[in-house]
Amino acid sequence: MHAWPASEVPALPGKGRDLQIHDSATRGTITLAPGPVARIYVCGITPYDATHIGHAATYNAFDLVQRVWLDTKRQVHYVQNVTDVDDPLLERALRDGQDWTELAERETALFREDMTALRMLPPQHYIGAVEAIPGIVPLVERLRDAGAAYELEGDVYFSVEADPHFGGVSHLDAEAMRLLSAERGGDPDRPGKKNPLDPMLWMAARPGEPSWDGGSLGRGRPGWHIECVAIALDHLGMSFDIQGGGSDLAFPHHEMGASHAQALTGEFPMAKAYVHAGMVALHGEKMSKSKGNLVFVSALRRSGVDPAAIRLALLSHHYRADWEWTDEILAEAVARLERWRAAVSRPDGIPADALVEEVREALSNDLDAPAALAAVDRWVERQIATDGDDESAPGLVSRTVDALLGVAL
Ligand code: 5CA
Ligand code: ZN
Repeated sequence: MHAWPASEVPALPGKGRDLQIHDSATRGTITLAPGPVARIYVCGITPYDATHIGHAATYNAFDLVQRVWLDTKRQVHYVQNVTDVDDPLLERALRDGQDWTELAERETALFREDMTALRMLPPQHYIGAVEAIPGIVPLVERLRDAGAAYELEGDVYFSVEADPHFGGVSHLDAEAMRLLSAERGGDPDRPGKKNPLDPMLWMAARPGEPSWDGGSLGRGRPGWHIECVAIALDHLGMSFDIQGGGSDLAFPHHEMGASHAQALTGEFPMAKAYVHAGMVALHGEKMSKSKGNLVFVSALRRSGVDPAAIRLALLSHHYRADWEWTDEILAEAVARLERWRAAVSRPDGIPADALVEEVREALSNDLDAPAALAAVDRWVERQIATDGDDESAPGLVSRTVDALLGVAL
């Protein structure tokens, strides 16, 4: 699949700091020091009801990761998937009497437009589940042949017992896992499973549903977790730097993915850091497609909101916090954008070299975007109150805000 156009990232003087980031697997903050090429996999959308503010907030976090790495003069190898066939997508298409491929294509196109408007850097490899099927089938066959998977009425399940590290990403107890499994695509109550938590790797063809040739697995379609493992291993290999997504992906999705990869390669975990963004709520409840309490990026754009203001609203919350979207948050972001633009549109100003370092420090410290905004706010206040004579300062501030925060002033 094609991704979306990249906005240019200005180079800043000097060099940024290595990223310290909270890792769910080790439950602590770790310093990532990738080689010349940093590798990141971010779980993409299931293309219906895209792009809501919760999605945008999560992708904003991982966009910041890349901007920090680029500022350390590294290249970034970024891979993202699109879950363009899965139960919830098919259910939505059926509910609305639409063709599921048209629904997926339309929503993916909208997502690309929203990502472009928000200046999110595109992945180098943007891969749909459907196009990944030829790579998924041999992995499932290998898992089955190694005894890490078993068949149940034509479907193939992964055996969580095959992974001695199982639980090492989310650190949940068995009861919590069972509840979340039922909530998030699993089928813990299906009779005949070895362990209620075992996730499906390959679902045999169902009447009226799309299916593909699965070689020795028979016709069917892939499970959700193996999709991301196959795409990540194909394009990044093992031990890449970050696997990212919202906190609702820690279990079962990232846990199961790490287990699949462990059973395939003997290594654990697949990513050096498992990074999870907090959940955005609306009216007191997590913004979610199933509840329908959604604010769409495209709707805000259509109503005339500057995408840079949406981005500033996202940045005003720490990525790990759970927070609630409100009109006030957007209004504050609009006002902040105006103040910042007024400050950098002056022909000269007060020196900004220290500001560049403050923004770098804030972001390298577990992506502390609110601290970065506060640093820019302080410069803006002084700039408006004082008559400076540094001609390069307004340009340097614009480039810093663009390069590190993805906001075009
Ligand atoms: N296709 C899978 C990942 S492989 C999926 O979870 N798709 S999704 O469309 O449901 O979500 C896309 C991303 O947005 C995920 O990282 C998810 O954790 C995140 N997300 C979904 N809802 C919210 C929310 N309310 N707040 C923050 N992030 C969210
Ligand atoms: Zn995923």
